[in-house]
Amino acid sequence: MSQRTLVLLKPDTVRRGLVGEVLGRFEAKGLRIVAMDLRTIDADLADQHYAEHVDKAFYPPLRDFVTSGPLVAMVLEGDEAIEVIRALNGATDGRKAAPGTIRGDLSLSNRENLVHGSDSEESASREIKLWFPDLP
Ligand code: RTP
Ligand code: MG
Repeated sequence: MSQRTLVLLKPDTVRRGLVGEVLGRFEAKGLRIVAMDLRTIDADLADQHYAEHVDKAFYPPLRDFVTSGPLVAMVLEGDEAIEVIRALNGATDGRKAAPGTIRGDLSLSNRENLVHGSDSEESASREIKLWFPDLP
């Protein structure tokens, strides 16, 4: 079943010059770009995006990180895109993520882990509306 999902190439991806490397993996897999935007977000959008995490101890440094510079937000589409992208991204902690995944190959951090992908159909729908309210 074709799905849409929200993907973020977080500020570490942009700072490290890895946008092409990471986006290339999604494109090579066959996922289609439906919307894409480079932007620096404020704390309000960070809080809404990470609503499930705002009360957790790790959140303040996470908020500082995601607002620290430009990121690339995009909507990708394809068969089972939500699960496929979570698998390509790998486990949250780059030190534990499997080799072959984006985080496993390119990140050594639990916070600066390069990518975000929506974790369910409900999250994807909420996040796409939040980041791209005008997308038909
Ligand atoms: P994301 O939402 O960014 O795609 O990552 P995820 O689903 O793999 O992980 P999630 O549990 O949703 O956590 C969101 C982000 O919070 C940071 N984090 N830090 N214990 C910690 O210090 C901790 N746990 C999570 C990570 O940056 C993670 O991507
Ligand atoms: Mg998550």
